[in-house]
Amino acid sequence: MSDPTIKGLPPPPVKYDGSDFRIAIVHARWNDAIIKALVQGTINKLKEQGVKQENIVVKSVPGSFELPFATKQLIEAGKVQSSNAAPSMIASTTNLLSLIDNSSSSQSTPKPSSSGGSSASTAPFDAVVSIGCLIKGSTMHFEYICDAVSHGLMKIQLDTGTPVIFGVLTALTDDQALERAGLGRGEKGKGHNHGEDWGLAAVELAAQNRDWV
Ligand code: DLZ
Repeated sequence: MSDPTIKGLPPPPVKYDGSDFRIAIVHARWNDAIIKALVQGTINKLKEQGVKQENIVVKSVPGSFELPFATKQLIEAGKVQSSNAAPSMIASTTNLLSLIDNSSSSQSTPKPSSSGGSSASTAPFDAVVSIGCLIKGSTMHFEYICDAVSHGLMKIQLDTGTPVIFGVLTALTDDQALERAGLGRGEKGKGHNHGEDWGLAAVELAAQNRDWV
């Protein structure tokens, strides 16, 4: 039987259409099997709501501590990419733009092209899903990183106006994390993949962020 304490997202009040959205996923690589399941769950729900494969940009960073920096850089790079910046401006932002090269992605999607060969959007990102998995150890490391990452991601969405979905599991045990990635073992069943909730939340926030009133 599934653990009744593992809750999922109830359905939204209306069905949102994600076909016009460009969404970024940035994920940590620590706790790899869990991360892969969460990223896949997120992508599945994004696609289910109409987000096109070519408009889902996936980037990885080493650990969760790197998520706020990468999330901020991706948002800024997406804005720069979409603007008709002067050549000197483009030169000075090469470092930012290199972040949206999908070639190193674990879920690589076609790279946006200016030659007309790809239909991938170059619009600013409508939302970013930041995915990590922190599992408590025997030191204070867990507490410091959980605190820094949650505050960092909240600050970024408030500062940039781009929704950031908090896709970070903060688990006390391996089993807690596995259950929340839908990979649980033992009596409690497989649990629920929270990545699916994050995909739904990204499209909901992206839609609302275009039209609040
Ligand atoms: C160092 C570390 C440890 C011990 N545990 C985790 C973890 O459970 N989940 C995670 O995403 N990252 C972990 N890290 C790596 C840090 O997030 C970070 O990558 C390093 O401290 C380098 O900045």
